[in-house]
Amino acid sequence: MRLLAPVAALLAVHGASAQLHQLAVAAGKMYFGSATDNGELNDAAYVRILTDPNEFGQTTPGNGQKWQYTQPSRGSFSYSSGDQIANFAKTNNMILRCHTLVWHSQLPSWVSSGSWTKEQLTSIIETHIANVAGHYRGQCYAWDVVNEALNEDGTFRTSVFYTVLGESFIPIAFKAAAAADPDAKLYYNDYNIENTGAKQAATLRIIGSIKQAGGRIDGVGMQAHLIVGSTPSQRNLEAAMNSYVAAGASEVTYTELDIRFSSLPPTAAGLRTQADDYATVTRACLAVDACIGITIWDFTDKYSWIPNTFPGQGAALLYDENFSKKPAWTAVSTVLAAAATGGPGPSTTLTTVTTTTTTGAPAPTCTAAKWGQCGGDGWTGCTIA
Ligand code: 9MR
Repeated sequence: MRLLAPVAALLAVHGASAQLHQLAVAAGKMYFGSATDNGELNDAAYVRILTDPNEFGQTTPGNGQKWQYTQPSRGSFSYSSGDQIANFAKTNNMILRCHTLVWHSQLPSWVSSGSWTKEQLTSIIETHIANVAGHYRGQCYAWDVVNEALNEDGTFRTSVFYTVLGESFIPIAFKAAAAADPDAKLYYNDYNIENTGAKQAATLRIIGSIKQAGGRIDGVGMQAHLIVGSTPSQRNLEAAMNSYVAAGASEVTYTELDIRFSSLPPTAAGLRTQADDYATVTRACLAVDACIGITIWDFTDKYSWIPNTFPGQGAALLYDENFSKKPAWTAVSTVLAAAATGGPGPSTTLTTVTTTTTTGAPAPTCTAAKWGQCGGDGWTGCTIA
């Protein structure tokens, strides 16, 4: 762990400009972090911010540990992309969340297009996890063992894993991960499970089925790819987290937080709403002891995944494309600072609260341009890959 300057002293000098990880730790959380990716590590201005020990204390590889990169062809393992981020985390004393072992997306076609028996696919999952989680053994604070297994209505997503093995692929994966890296916290990770509803209820059933099968699950990762103005209420965010804890998860965390604009450029009022939405998520995490921290899915709009997947949308992160801090950064740091210094409690409103809770719209019968994922709470576009 890093030695952080005493926060009270820092706040006295800098007011709300004390930094995110430092404030999160002072507020009792484990980290405030940012995902990163290999290409971005060549950008010196970017790296300067990401490696500021007071700003970010945790990172997650955005791509490099996925099946597509780690076992692109059967029996041929490659760790160069993942290792670059793992080594970066080690060099900079950052907690590493590892992402991800079993996911329907970025899955090489030798897996997704094979016609497997149950025994064959079980062995493929076990071999993949033994190798990849074994390679990173001791380096990962946590693994996202299974990612995005659920549809919006709480049924299981169609994938080679579900088609061949039914829901048993989930306990199979968790048992393999526990064997490969006994000290890593094992997470189920998904989007649109930040709010209460069908998908959150299905996540509770996943926790139960892993435990019933004699497996270990430690945490639920809520990706939190949200939309400005449609962020769930603090009450609902807390209710979802508390439900996971009640079902037996010992910790929860926001793993991929970003809050995007549906149309660009953002207005000044829009940036204030985005700031309120980020403040709401931060307060929710502060209010739930089991919420160990927050990871944003990269920190600058320069490297956000969103414009590539949702053309015309974006500006979802805390820093703009030129590395200037946005109002949302100030909102998060102010909420954390209040908690760190015993100031106004987590339910205090920072600015005008403009969050709304949306009800799930029926799934459209169309095909998403890319990836078929992460529409966000309130998204009414395509979700089918
Ligand atoms: O950030 C990742 C982006 O670079 C990739 O193109 C994309 C492919 O699916 O995956 C992104 O990360 C995803 C994460 O692994 C799982 N949750 C949704 C994220 C955004 O798509």
